[in-house]
Amino acid sequence: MKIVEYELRRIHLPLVRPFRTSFGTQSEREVLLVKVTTEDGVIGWAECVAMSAPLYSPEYVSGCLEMMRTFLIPALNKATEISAAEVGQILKPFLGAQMAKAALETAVLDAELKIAGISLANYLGANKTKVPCGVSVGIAPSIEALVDEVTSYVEAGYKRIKLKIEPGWDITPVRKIRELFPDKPLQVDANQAYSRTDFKHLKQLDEFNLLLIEQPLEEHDILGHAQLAEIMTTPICLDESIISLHSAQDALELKATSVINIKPGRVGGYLESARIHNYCLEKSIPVWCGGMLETGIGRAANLALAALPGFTLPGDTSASSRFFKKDITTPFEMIDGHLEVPNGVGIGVSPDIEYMNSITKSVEIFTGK
Ligand code: OSB
Ligand code: MG
Repeated sequence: MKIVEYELRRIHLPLVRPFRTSFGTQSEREVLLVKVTTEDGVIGWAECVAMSAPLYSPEYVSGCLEMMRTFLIPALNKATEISAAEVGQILKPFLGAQMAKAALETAVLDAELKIAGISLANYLGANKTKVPCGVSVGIAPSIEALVDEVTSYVEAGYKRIKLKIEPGWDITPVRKIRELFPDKPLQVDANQAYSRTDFKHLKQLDEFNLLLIEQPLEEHDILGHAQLAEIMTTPICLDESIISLHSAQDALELKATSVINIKPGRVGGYLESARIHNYCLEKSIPVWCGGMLETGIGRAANLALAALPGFTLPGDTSASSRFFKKDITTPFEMIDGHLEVPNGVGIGVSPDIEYMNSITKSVEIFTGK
C-alpha cells in the first residue's frame, strides 16, 4: 500500500465536567488526529492518545507532532510501499514515542482493513459483538459530589466503577462508595501517586473487596510494586509501567502485577496490544482495555480490542457522553451497560468533518513520496 498523504490535526473538545486525577485536572481534551490517504484515495483515521502535557506519560501532543513530522513520517516515506505490520519495524530505531507510533500504525491499519473489507474487531480476533462498560471517576471536590457522580453512573448502567485516588483522597471516599454500593465491581487508580513508604496506608484498601488497585507507585518502580503485591490481598494492576509486550512479561514474571490494563497508545499500537493479550490469555492473566478520554475515533478501535477473548474485566470503555457533549463521530451509546463493537470496515467510524473542522486548531499536511 502506498500512502500519498499524512494529515496531522489538532482539535480541542470541551469535557462535560473537569476530570481530576493525581497528575492534574483536565477541563478540555486536546487531541491529535492522524489521517492517511492511500494512492487509491482510501482514507485511514487514528487518534493519538497523548495528552497536552507530559504528566501521565512522557509523551504530549506537541511533542508527538514534532516526533511525527521530524522522524516518523519521513521514515515511513522512505519506504514506497507499507503495510500496518511493517510500521512498527520501520519506526523501531526511534526510541519511545509509543503513542505517536501507535497513531500512525492505526491510521495505516484502518486504511488497509478498509481495502481488505474487514473490521478491526475481526482482524484482531474478537469473539464478542458488545462489551461491558466501566467508568473512570475523577477526584471529586467533595464526598457528596463523588456520591452524586457515582450514583448517576450506576443508575445509567455502568458495570464497573473506577475511582481515582491520591494521598488524602483514598480510604474515606472508597469506604463511602463501597458502603453505598456493596456489590458493585469497584477498583481504584492512583496514577503513581504513592511511594514505598505508603504500604501500610495502602493495605487499608484490602477491606473493600476491590477488583484491583491500578498503578499505585511510580512507573519505573517494578520492585516496589512486587513488594506491595506481597503484602496486599487486592490485586495490583499496572498501567503506566507497561509500555510493550516485554515490559508486560517482565512485570508478570517479577510478580509486580497480576492484571494488566492494555492501552494501545501506551504500548505502541493495536498489534502490540494483541500480542500482550495473546500472551496473557495463554497464562490466564486477566486483561482489560484502558482509556485516554478518547473521541469516537479512538473509542471505536478500543472497543474492537476489548472484544478479544482475554478481556475478561470491564474496561474504561464508556459512552461518548461520559466525556463529551458532542463527539466527533456518531456517539457511542450505552445499552444495558454495554457498548456495541463497531462492525464496519477498519475502525468502523469516521469523523463528522464539519464539526471536526469547527474545533480544529491546526492542520499539517505531509505529502507521501
Ligand atoms: O490512568 O487510566 C488512566 C485518563 C487519562 C490518562 C490516564 C488515565 C485516564 C483514565 C480515564 O482513567 C480513562 C477513560 O475513561 O478514558
Ligand atoms: Mg490508569
